[in-house]
Amino acid sequence: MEYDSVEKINSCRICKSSALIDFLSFGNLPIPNSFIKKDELDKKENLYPLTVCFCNSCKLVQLRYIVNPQIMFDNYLYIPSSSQTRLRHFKDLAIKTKQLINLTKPALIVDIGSNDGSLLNCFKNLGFDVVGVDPAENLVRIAELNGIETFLGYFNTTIARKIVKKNKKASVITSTNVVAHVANLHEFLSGIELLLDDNGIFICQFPYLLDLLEKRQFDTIYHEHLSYFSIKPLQFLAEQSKLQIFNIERNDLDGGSIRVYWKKKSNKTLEIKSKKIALFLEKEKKAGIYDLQRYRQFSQSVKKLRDSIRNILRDIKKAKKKIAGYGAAAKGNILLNYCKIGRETISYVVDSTSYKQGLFLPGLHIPIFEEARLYEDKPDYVIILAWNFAEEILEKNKKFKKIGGKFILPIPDVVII
Ligand code: DWN
Repeated sequence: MEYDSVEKINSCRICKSSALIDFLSFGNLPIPNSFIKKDELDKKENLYPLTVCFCNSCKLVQLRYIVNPQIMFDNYLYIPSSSQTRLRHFKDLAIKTKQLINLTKPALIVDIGSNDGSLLNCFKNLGFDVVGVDPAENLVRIAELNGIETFLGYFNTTIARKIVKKNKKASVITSTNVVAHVANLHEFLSGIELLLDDNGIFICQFPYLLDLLEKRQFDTIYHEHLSYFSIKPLQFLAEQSKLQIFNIERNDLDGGSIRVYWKKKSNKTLEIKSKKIALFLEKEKKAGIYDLQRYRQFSQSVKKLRDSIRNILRDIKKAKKKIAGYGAAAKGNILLNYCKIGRETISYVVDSTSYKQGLFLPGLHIPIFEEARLYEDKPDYVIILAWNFAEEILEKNKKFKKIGGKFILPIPDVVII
């Protein structure tokens, strides 16, 4: 374990309170997107503590140990374009945003954590000027090749000023599945405030804590995700900034996400959906997510789910059946590593991402092949590790069931279909 690349926090990243209470520890696990090359299988892997805690003051759920982001994001293998569901979701977001504030060309759209430029491409196709920001050198190269101007780095006030100087202020700033990865949220919002036009909007989206708890999505807890947001702590964060939340939407991407709309406090042109926001807070309170007890319950239910996943896979192996995995997803690596399920149980994983094929899962060293392998090898069962795309995967693989194959869905309960 490389302690110098891990920082233990003793105060909440939103309210600075020291009232942080650990409620679930996964032990020391490999970074879930640190896939292994064949010739590196003998190399010692760095493991990092994965423990999640609850701030008893502002109620933010967050990681206790923070891994140096450069280890996780400077070279990044996750790309949104590996899923049609996500690409369709991006296209819908671009169209809805255009309608929402009656965007006129050539408004500037900035996407933070723009990855390979998939979302910005949707805005570009609608005729807008676009700029991306991403720390992954390998992805910025791809985005630039796709004609998407991208600033290399971790978004902050310095990058915000550079964009304004080189381009102009943004009418819209988007950030999907990024804000939960950010350690210094205050600096991040100060950058947003600098970059955003006075009448502009900031739209961020991430998995919703309420869904995570209700659907026992323990495998979305991993080193990349520093925060697990609910509305109450986000409101507290907004109060400390020059921005305010004016609308919130819930959607079913990634097992259940929230899309949060922010504007400058000085912008009086946009109506604040106060009733809607109050309903979210009421629902959260009713779900008990402002009380530590709810997290003790969650922790117990996760351990039960882990045991039932292990038991079902063990029984299938006892019956001399072959099991493969579907989707070399970060969440899948957490699930298998936490459940201590290795190559003795899962023969291989298939994945549509060309960058991941030929590599091995971190920690478990399970090989990754292209999806067609399922039809060459014909395993008896396939556990869908990318369960957030189960609909797309099942639709795409009807043939596998026709030839007698069975799918296993591990979350929110283990079911065989
Ligand atoms: O927040 C994050 C989410 C957005 O993406 C990042 N921290 C990291 C990453 O998490 P993930 O790896 O769990 O993401 P996905 O998009 O849920 O991973 C799905 C995996 O499944 C990809 O590797 C692609 C693969 N896949 C496939 O092989 N065939 C997906 C589909 C839909 C398919 O048909």
